[in-house]
Amino acid sequence: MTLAHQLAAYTEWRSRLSANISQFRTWLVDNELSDAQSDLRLNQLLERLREDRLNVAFVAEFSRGKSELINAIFFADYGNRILPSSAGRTTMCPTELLYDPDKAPRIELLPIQTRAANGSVSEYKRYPEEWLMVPVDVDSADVMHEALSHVSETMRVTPQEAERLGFELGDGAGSDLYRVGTDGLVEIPRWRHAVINFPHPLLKQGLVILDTPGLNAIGAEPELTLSLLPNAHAILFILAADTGVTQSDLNIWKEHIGDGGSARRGRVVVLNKIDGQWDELKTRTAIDAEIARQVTSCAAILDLPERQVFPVSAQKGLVAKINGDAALLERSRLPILEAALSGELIPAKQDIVRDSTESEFGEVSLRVRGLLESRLAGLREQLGELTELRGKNKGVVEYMMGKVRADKVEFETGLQRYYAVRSVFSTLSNNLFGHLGLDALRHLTQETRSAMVEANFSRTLSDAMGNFFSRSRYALARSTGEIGEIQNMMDAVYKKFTVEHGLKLGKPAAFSLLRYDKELDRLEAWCNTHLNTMRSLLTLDKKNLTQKFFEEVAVQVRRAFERANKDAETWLRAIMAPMETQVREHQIQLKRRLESIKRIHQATDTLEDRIAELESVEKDLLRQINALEAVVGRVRGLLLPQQAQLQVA
Ligand SMILES: Nc1nc2c(ncn2[C@@H]2O[C@H](COP(=O)(O)OP(=O)(O)OP(=O)(O)O)[C@@H](O)[C@H]2O)c(=O)[nH]1
Ligand SMILES: [Mg+2]
Repeated sequence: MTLAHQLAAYTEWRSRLSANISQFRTWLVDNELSDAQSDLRLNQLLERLREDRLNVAFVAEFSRGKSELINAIFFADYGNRILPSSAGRTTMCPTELLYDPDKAPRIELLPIQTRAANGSVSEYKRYPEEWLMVPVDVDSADVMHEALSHVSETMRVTPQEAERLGFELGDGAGSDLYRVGTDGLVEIPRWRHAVINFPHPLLKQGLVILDTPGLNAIGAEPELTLSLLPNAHAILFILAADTGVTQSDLNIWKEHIGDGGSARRGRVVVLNKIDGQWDELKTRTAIDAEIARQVTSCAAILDLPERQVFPVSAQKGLVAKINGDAALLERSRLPILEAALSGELIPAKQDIVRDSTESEFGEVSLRVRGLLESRLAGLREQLGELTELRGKNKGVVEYMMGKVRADKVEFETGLQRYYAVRSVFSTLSNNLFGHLGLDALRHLTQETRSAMVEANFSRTLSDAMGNFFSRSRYALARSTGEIGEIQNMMDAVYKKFTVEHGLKLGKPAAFSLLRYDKELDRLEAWCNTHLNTMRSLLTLDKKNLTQKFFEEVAVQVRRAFERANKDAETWLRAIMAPMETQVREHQIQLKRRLESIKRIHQATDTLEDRIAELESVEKDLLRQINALEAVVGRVRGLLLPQQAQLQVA
């Protein structure tokens, strides 16, 4: 199956899932089973499914053919090169290709000067006025190509300006990227980041392609390392057959892709430019053997199984697609890479979506189920009581009435405990948000920032950074303590209400901040590696660079805390809501039981009518439970691994 087919099948699966979840939501509303909380969660779930994106990043040293490969895999239909690809450094800034239907097709370019300020690229994305917007005509390949050539633009600035913008200048020896020319100026990229918004069929389905410039540019933009690459669902690492694995290829591999071990899914290595081996004086077999040898050697150096290295010719693949030359296309081996890519990419992405949908949807549906079941249980109890009253005299009816009244009084005493729990619960929740709060983190960030500005030695810089992490971690640890306390309390309360009043509560949902601890580990490990490489005495630009890195790290930590806060809020609601629903439900049932018996007490002849009435309510309830099973079953069916196998309609 080609990438396009598989993506189409995935999109189809996703929209079926959305449709079924929507149906479930409508069903809840129609049956008056919906509450603000469930509705909110289902809405968020649907929103996420709608916005769901698939990120593929292309990473390599410059001139390995990243842009050419993107052209060949995704844009051959245009009949020409869309992304600029040429010898030497071509793509000068990270370039995202995506489609957002709310915006006109255009190229958005963030000036490199923004690097002098502390804001990260994603922060700048919130301020469109900072970007240069170039509208594009998507119907003309020439116009597109012309517009996209902006990503190759450079400019010449003074060395001071270059350093201020965070470019490390070389001394002219070796292969330093940024060097002072004879005119006393340094050539640097004109743009910091480019976003290309255009309605390609694959991009419309949520695919986001990230084209990156070579090594030094990756290193200089911490956001790439810390967030864009780790969040990509697939990374294609490209080598060129004519250069083999060079030291700088290896550095990129180790620093940005190879980490995390082979457990990481969606890592694909491409050995490009195999057409360089197509020597007319050699037999096909000899050429293939030569290519196979190169694959073996690349795999060995990168410490990967050979099947993860794909030899291709991007350029011949592009030409073959444009000219409709099937033989050449096969020889370019591009189709094999495409098949592997779709095989890796989409199932990995689907797993993530499936897991998160399952847990969200599961909780809401279980809660509704619990509600219906407790209604049914209450109803059956009432029916039982009334059936027993058949043929009994007024005295017995009075006795029954007394019994229900006693139940009601007992429950109301229980309610006092429930109110007490609610007040403790809100105190504990406040404590939790006190530790996890963003205000404290903002304060800590500011403190660290000023400590770094005043720092004169690497040592002081590392200490400031270390302190930042240990205090963030401490905040998480304190929060975990509060979570444990809330959990214990709710555990006890759930049990009490289940045993004493027959509420159907199950077990309170569990919650842990472990993933945020892990996120801090990851960021700190990255910081340490980075600081170690700058161990030597501080020069001004190194200090500036370190501060910039810190700003990005601080943004990432803040984001982790924001997510932790959101998760905690959701959890607190999820743990309290079933209690609230069931308590309310139980109160209503007790009232109904009492009223029912009261009426019978007043006129015993209504007993049979009342029983008949309740039996019909029972039937309705059973029908509702069946209907719920059906709606939930459809969503569950889509979430089963074997059912979720993608099939093209
Ligand atoms: N022979 C051959 N040349 C290729 C192939 N793929 C790319 N090239 C050439 O290699 C050069 C670099 O290609 P680009 O696509 O610009 O490489 P890149 O990795 O995007 O490079 P930067 O944007 O500078 O980071 C261009 O001249 C391409 O024509 C291929 O499969 N075979
Ligand atoms: Mg390029």
